Amino acid sequence: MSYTSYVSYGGLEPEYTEYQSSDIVIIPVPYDGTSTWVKGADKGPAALLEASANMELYDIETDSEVYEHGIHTMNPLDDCETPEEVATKLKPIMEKVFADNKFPVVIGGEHSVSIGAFQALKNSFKDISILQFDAHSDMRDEYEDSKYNHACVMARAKEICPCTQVGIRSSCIEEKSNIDKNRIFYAHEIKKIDPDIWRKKILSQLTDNVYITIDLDVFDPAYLPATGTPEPDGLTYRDVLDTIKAVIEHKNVIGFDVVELAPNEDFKASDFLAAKLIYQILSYKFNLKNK
Ligand SMILES: [Mn+2]
Repeated sequence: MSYTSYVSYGGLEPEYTEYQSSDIVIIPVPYDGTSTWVKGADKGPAALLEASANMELYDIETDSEVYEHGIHTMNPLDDCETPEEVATKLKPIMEKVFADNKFPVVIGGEHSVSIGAFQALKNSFKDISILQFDAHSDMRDEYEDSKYNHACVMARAKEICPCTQVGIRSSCIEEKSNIDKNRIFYAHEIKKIDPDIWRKKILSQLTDNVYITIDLDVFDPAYLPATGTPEPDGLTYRDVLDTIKAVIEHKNVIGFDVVELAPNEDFKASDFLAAKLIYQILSYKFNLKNK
């Protein structure tokens, strides 16, 4: 399996995949230029899409079939040499999706692909904040001669709008000065606290409009081993999903990304987790009422 072919998200019938009539747009960005350990995030989108075609399209929890809103899968943005080029090309794509009143889901690719999405928020929304799920704080100002390295993603995000970080358990000491202690929810700390308490605190920090960036290494490697820089002591699938559910119930989530899937062709559970995570978030978004 070379992971070079792309099926539509969910393996949907053509009547549910036209851009014009779809409320949801999947944007595959198979870029992996700056990752530092296990390579393969460029194969993430194809693996995720393939897994998604094997999902049940009925969501039990919300008793819904969100695909009926239409899910268009764009052609992959696969002709970029540098993370700067990814950002330059992704930003106008995201701005158009927002202008067309559709809900974007970017699938990576390494985490640097989120930077173009963040840059599109500025012109498209007032009162926006970013919620990050990640094992790593990604707050280095520069890494390996690039400000767009995947280790610098949240330093770039912070220049655009307020950010809240969840599940973090790996940083370098230089990042400490860039981290806002009140806006970071370390994995080892939240595991000791009643989730209702820390989720309320997260909600109190977020603005009305929220963009979510999900680095899949936020999950414990027991749940999702197929990622470029796995870290022990991560969050469970339910920890992450229930937090996002609370945010969707209380805020206007305007889009999200799922990055850093580095698929292992012999073990597809990680690909499937990523595919299903997207579907469950979409099921919440299009079925739960804002409280
Ligand atoms: Mn990251």
